[in-house]
Amino acid sequence: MATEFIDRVTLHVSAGDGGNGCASIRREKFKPLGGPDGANGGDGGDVVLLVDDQTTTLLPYHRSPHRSAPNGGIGKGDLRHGADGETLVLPVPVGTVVKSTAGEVIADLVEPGTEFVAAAGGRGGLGNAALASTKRKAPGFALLGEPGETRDLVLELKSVADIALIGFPSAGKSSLIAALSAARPKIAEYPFTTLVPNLGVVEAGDVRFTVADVPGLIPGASEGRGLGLEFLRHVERCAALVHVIDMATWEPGRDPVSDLATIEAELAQYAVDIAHDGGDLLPLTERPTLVALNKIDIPDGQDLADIVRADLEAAGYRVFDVSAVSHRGLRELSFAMAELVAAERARREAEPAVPERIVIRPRAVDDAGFRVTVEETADGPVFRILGDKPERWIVQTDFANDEAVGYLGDRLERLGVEEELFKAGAVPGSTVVIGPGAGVVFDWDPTMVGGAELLGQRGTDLRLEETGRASRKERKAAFHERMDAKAEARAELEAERLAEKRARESGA
Ligand SMILES: Nc1nc2c(ncn2[C@@H]2O[C@H](COP(=O)(O)OP(=O)(O)OP(=O)(O)O)[C@@H](O)[C@H]2O)c(=O)[nH]1
Ligand SMILES: [Mg+2]
Repeated sequence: MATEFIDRVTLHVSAGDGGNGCASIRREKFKPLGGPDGANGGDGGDVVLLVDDQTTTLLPYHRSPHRSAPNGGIGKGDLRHGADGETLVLPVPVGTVVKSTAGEVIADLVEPGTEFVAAAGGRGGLGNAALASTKRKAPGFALLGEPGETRDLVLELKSVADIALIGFPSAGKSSLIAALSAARPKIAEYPFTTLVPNLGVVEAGDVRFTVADVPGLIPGASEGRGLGLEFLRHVERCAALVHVIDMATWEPGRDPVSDLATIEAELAQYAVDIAHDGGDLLPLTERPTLVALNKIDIPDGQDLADIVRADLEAAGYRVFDVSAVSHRGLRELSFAMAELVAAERARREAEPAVPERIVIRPRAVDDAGFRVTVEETADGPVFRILGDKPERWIVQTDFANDEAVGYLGDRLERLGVEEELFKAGAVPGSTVVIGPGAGVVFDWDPTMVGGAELLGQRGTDLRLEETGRASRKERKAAFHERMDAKAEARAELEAERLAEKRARESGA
């Protein structure tokens, strides 16, 4: 029943996390330290919407709106790579529109086979084998896998019909689609019999086309009266409209000409919404339109049709007298509909071929670079680094491993982050944040990135006394050198003091 008709759902998708890379050293019988053999983590699985013409409903996503793809496996020693998480494919009907929860259109899925990456899996982290270089022969660290994307998306189903029948409730729209096609919708004399759109296939001459019968509209539908304009999303893609006008209504204040004007006014209101969606669709009021004066089998009906025809034609409409009951005029009407459909199809074919829709993958602002912005705070300026790469590198870094932090420092420096920070006015000790929001905060130490502290992990002090491009061994040597230098200085001072003392003593 109506409650089972779902044409709008909010879907929560989460892609798989990338597996962590592995830091491992090969062990051989006579070569205990045989070089790094830690493998890469696998990529997390993507969540993909696939346009599928066998799928007709969004109901499964209404029932279970949380969908997630598996994580990538972790890398292991002996170069055993983590397995990639499998892609989770979610079939959606032709005519599904993907929007953000804020209502912004992200993708319009009309072509069967089109794939839309709803959430991208996180990349697996590199193992220490892949991180080894001539400079860093046996890295004692690996990169962490990146988390998969999570997103809330609104899916809306918009039927794809060639022609839509619109009009007041009880005008006979459902009766007409039943008379024209094999569709068998519910027909009754009370208003709002049709609660969900019906589709029917009509053949006229050698043209085959689909017709949509949507719930009736009433004045104020654009403000939500009756069933509102909600179902007009099902006529958005129609090439043409047929106004079905009741020639047998006795309601006060209604006559065919004002009925048509009322419906047009509601459509005009809907046009605003279409424009808001940013689509390239023609407003409904500008589509080719036919008028069907229905129920002329009733004696008064034919008389009324004769009276109003001139006015409607003067307003520019092509008018057809029809009866869904006696089938009078249906042939003429269906051939006129076919003409409009054929014209629209010819127009579309003449247009340069619409390329197969490709995967639309939301990307960070600048894939290659980064930018530095300065934010003034009570504690002085904060230098913020935003960019796909630096933000990703942060996620990949195991801050408990100073070698890994040193590697991060290298990467940032090579990207030119240090230079840009200088240009932006950063001085040693300045607060530097990588990423949006709380991000990852550093006390900046120009020749190296050090003192990293992950916000939100207070209590676990991740401050590092020293990092840099040097390997652990080099840093150890440097440390000893410094210690030796200090010892030397101390010895010198001591010697001076002694000499002074002696001089004083001998002077006294
Ligand atoms: N005499 C006569 N009655 C008709 C004709 N077409 C429809 N009706 C009657 O009008 C009433 C409403 O018909 P529906 O086809 O349900 O009207 P609708 O436009 O789909 O109405 P909603 O779904 O409520 O918007 C029913 O009682 C039909 O039998 C017609 O050509 N002649
Ligand atoms: Mg109906």
